[in-house]
Amino acid sequence: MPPKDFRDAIVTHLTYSLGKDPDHATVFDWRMALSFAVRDRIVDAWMASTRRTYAKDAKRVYYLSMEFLIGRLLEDGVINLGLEDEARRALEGFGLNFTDVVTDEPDAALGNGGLGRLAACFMESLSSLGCPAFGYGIRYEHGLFRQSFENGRQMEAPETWLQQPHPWEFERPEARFLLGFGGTATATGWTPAETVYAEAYDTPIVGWQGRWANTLRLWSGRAVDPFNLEKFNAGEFTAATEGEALARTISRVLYPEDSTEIGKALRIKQEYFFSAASVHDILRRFEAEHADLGLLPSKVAIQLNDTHPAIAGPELIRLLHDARGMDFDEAVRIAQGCLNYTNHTLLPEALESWDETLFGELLPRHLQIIDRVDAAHAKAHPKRKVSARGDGRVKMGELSFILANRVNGVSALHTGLMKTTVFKDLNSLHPEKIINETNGVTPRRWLHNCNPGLSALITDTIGDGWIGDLEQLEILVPHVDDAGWLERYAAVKTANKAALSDWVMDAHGLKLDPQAMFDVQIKRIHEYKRQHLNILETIALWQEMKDTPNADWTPRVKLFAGKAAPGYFFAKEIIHLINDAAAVINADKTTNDKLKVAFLPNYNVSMAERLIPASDLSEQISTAGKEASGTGNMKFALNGAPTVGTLDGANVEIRERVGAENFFLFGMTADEVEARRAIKNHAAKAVAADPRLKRAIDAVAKGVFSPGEKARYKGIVDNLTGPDYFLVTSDFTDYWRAQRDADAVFTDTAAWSKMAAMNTALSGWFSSDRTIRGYMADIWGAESLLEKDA
Ligand code: 26V
Repeated sequence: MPPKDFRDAIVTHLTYSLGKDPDHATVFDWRMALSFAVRDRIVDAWMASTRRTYAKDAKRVYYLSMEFLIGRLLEDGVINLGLEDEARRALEGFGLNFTDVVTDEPDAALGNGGLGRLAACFMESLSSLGCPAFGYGIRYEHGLFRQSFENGRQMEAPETWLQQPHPWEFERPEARFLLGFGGTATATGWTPAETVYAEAYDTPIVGWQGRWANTLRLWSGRAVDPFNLEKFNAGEFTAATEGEALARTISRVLYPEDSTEIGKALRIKQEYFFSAASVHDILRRFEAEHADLGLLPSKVAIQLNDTHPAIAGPELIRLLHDARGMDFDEAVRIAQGCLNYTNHTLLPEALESWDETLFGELLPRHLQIIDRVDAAHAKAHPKRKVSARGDGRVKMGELSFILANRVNGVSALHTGLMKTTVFKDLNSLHPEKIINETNGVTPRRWLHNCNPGLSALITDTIGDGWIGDLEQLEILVPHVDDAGWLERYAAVKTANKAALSDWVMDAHGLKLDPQAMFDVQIKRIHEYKRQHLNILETIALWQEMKDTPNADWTPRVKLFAGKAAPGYFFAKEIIHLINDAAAVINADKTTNDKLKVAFLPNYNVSMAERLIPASDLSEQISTAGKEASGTGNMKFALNGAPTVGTLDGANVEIRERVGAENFFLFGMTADEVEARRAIKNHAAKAVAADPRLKRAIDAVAKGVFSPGEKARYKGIVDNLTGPDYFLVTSDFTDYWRAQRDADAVFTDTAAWSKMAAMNTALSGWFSSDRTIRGYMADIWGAESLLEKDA
């Protein structure tokens, strides 16, 4: 496209879509104008994709997810369409800086963490691969809360991404479905007591090079009777709009819990709301083109992202049986032909189950259907009793498993553990159902866009084919032995670290030394992820630096970021401890030039894009067997930050690919963890065996970091020296050893750069393109509709 055309498009939108004169436009106005100009191009690709899917009568993939952690869309759109140079030049012509404009966009934080971000990466890869697909979710008015610290404690405030107009979505008032709750069920139907509309908002998601675009369809709650004139005329102004307020409550806010199952009525309503609306929409689209419902499994693949959309199964059966008169067993078979389920956690406290009374009150007909499905399953497999019902609860994992054609885990280790733990019995009945699809991340956002310096070096070295085919990074391997090339690689990291240091100074007033090792742990705060192991090691390191300040220490910057669920007390205490320890350590003149600690507030996707390219060391230190996969671990490896980590989740596969010599392994294996936990007083023994660990814990216990309130961390100390379920103390000694190994390599700049570059060169397999190809072939039976010659 000639540059002038794109420039004109921006000005046209500024003038006619925003009603602004270029002389008086704000950064916001320019950002909206640029977004609309980019969106126009995306829409062209989008319509072409839709037409092609219809013309080919292709099988469509439906990805149902309670969360899509998208972040910003503008820069992604610009770069995927190849419009970056034009956009930069156009904005510069108006005296604006491209980065200022694209970073004006608020993050769409419609997710908690890994599960939601995976869904967003998958949407991008589905489009990049030309797989006809829809994402279905909820258009939360408020995404994940905004985090701040007050005296080191986490504070939560509502997030307001929709306060400004959102340029990427199209409201579809014509795409609405009436959904029911409560009421009474009979053997053939359901009379709900309450109804609400689900209304669609569509966002086009464009793939690499703009060759394909799919739809992310998010549902919003609307009242059936939004305005009561009678009440209004009687002067009851608030009551007059009560119906609308209530209906909107359903899509008002994302639940911030990702650690414990919450069992709230509104949560189950949200789950039914978006799952049912999506199933209605899927059937409507199918029936517009096909008369024979028996064809459904050959035209429709539905992926349940965890159990949150599990109710889509019973809803599909209800629509086929109750509403369309299909035989019940046939309806179940059809549903099983379409549905698949991904499990993302083995933590028992995060596995969803619903109280049957609450469930039956809200979805009485669905409860009957589940019982009938369950009874049929029990009858077919009389030897082993596995049920989606029991102890007065509806178990969503079992339900999803029984109604799925394929069930998958998200890393090799996790999938293996699924077979031997949560789904042991079901797996023995259906040994072919469980398969593995190791997670991946989109290389466009997580390398090409967030790390332009490294992207340019790679492209300069091997051409740009890697952006759409990440395993080409392997071609870099021989260059790693070229000292000149390696220096260029290291220079990119140094520049990224300098840029991050400037930002940390500007935004948080903390001075970092870009020469120091940037050691980074960014993720949700959870006991199993063991941020407290990291801070204990930091404290021990500080103590030792104080002992011998003139020894040859490798300078470190310890960076933390992440949110704790508002109700997760222990996780909030960990945040508080890190902040308290940071205050004391950063104020210590004797160690100041060697050790700095910072907890950056309000972690989100955009912050990850800033931090990861500037990281030297990636902290992936969960208790083995607990992290299903991790995806941050892949982003760090790609961007040249070797891992210090346990044999957990996808760490195992990362180490296999980048090589054991390029990975700082420590800690017990999943099997060893189980054995260790069975030993009486394991924590007391571990503490007694390591004076360094004992001294660090003692400092916390004595109030070194909380002088005003010496017993502040009694909870953490008692846990660590008592039950220590996550084996922080047992893994400490080996973690310390691995950290010192990292120190030693870091002092040899060439050796470290080589290790970092090998991580980049050998982690191409962790592209979500590879993951999605796996789902397409092994689970969905879906095909790419990209024109091969393009
Ligand atoms: C859990 C729950 C529990 C019930 C209440 C609502 C709720 C909402 C979210 C979650 C999230 C837990 C599952 C999750 O995020 N798992 C993560 O999935 C990533 C993608 O597969 C994976 O990389 C992480 O290891 C895994 O922890």
